[in-house]
Amino acid sequence: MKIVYLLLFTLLLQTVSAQTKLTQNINVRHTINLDGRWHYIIDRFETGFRGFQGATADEHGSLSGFFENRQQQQPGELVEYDFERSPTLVVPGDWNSQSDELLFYEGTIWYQRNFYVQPQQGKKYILRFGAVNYEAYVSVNGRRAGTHIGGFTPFEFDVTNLLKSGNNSVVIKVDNTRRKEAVPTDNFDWWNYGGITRDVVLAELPNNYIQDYKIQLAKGDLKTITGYVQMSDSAASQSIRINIPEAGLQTTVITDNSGKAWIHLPVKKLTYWQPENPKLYDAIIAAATDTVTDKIGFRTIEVSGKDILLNGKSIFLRGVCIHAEDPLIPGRPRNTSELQMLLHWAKELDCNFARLAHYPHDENMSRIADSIGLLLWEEVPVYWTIDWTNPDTYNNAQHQLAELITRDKNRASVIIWSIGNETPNNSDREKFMEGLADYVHATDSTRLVSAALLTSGSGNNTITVNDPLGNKLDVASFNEYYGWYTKEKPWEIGKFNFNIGYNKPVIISEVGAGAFGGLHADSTVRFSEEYQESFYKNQLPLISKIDGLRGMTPWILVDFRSPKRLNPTYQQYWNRKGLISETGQKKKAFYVLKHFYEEKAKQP
Ligand code: GCB
Repeated sequence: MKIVYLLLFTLLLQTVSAQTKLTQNINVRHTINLDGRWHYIIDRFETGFRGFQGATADEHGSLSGFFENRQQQQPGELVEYDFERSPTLVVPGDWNSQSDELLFYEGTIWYQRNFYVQPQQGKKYILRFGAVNYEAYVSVNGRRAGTHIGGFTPFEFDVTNLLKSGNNSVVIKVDNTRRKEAVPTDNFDWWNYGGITRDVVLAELPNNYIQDYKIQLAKGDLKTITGYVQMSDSAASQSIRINIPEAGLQTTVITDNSGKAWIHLPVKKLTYWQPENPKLYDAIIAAATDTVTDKIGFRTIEVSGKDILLNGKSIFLRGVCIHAEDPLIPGRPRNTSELQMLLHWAKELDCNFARLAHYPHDENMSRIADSIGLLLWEEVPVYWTIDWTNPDTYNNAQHQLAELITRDKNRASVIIWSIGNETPNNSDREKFMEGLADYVHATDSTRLVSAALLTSGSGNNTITVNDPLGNKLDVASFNEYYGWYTKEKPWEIGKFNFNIGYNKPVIISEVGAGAFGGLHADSTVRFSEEYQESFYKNQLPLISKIDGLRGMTPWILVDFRSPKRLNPTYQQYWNRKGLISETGQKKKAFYVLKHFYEEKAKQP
């Protein structure tokens, strides 16, 4: 019996790791961009979903239903769908913000587009989606390419054997139905934007290509760069050259019999990456058949007692939470300028840090953060009450973490992996979350692990945090809304003190209050800008009392849409806790926090 379990477990691990095979830095390769207008069909009743489950993944079986891009062949033939005469949606982009009838839509939408390619002999073709929310079933020329679960991480399929010379068709069934056992589960405080929300590319690669690499300073060691290069071909004794010309560093590494070569590169002199000077170096990785260049920053991040050390020096994280939403559309950001707008707003607040809540954001966020000097907290959507005892749910959560870490592990800006948000403390959840914490620690020792915890009460005017999960984390982070969700009003919260049960640095991962941008009134009036301003004026001295406070990310930079915010006067399906309104106007509280951060930045 035990052996059967072991076998099943090994099989499961293999499937999970097979799926996390992502080509590192694919966007700098020779790619055909498949963004643009895709035809779509709304299919609430799953009418077109046939053939996928029966077709094996390896054989790329032929599919029926809407996976075939069928046209009427003879007069009189009955074909009840037609992609080429169907309307179009812009990719990348959520569907909700592109048509009134799709604003609240949850279910299946089929996407299709043609593309032209002339596949070359001896090349590999990888079809890659930046993110599709939530479930994706992909076919190329009516044959199975693969499936993916999880709305915020990239995935790719080797489609070399599916392409033909000339016109090709790709069809993807996208389903954003909320489900109890999913990650996130069926209840969350943001818009369930569906669709192909990030870029789609077809990459042409050499047959044996540089599939993955990690090049970072070793944990707590400013003098050694470590990491690895993984070739797509698992042959041993392949020689790979790593060159960082500006730092005068180079080495040659040799693959083992899994096609992987380990890097250990002593450093003499480097300009370390930091928010005030986000120095990036060109790193060139060259194998016999393939070369890739990346821009990489070098920094260490560690905790020491209750302190956080960046490059060995104490740092206070002046942050803010950000949702992946451009309020001006409104909807998911569709290009890098929109991402830049969000991060530059954070810079304007005088932030050196941002929490990308509550799920992986576009990979260009960490690229931009690398280049403008912002540290990042990245997170997976293990949010509120997940189906803790369901092994598929656990694997799904761990898999999303694996994809995120695989994607962003070379970004100096990313210093914290967050394994979840406000997960209520009980033993099933503890097992689940401890599993994730152990997984991240084992996968990436060069960053910190955290989660946004809940407080456990405020008896005797003492806000207590004693969640056992805190013991597993490198940084004790928690959310608190005293003065908003409590009977105490902002001007009454000065009476509180904190009791935080860990000898660790503390980050307040959320604190905030709502304001309807442009509503001015007395500071006792809920949803006025003055109420929010008073909330911040009272919160900042309160949380400054925390021994070991090493950072904060107030909730939230910009108003965002949420189907749970139903007040018809002030909310109208918007969560109004933004420091910036949905029209891009800065509210009064923005300046309170900005002033606080400017003063903080002056302190050593
Ligand atoms: C929280 C959640 C966040 C919500 C926020 C709120 O604690 O973590 O997702 O949007 O509170 O506005 O209530």
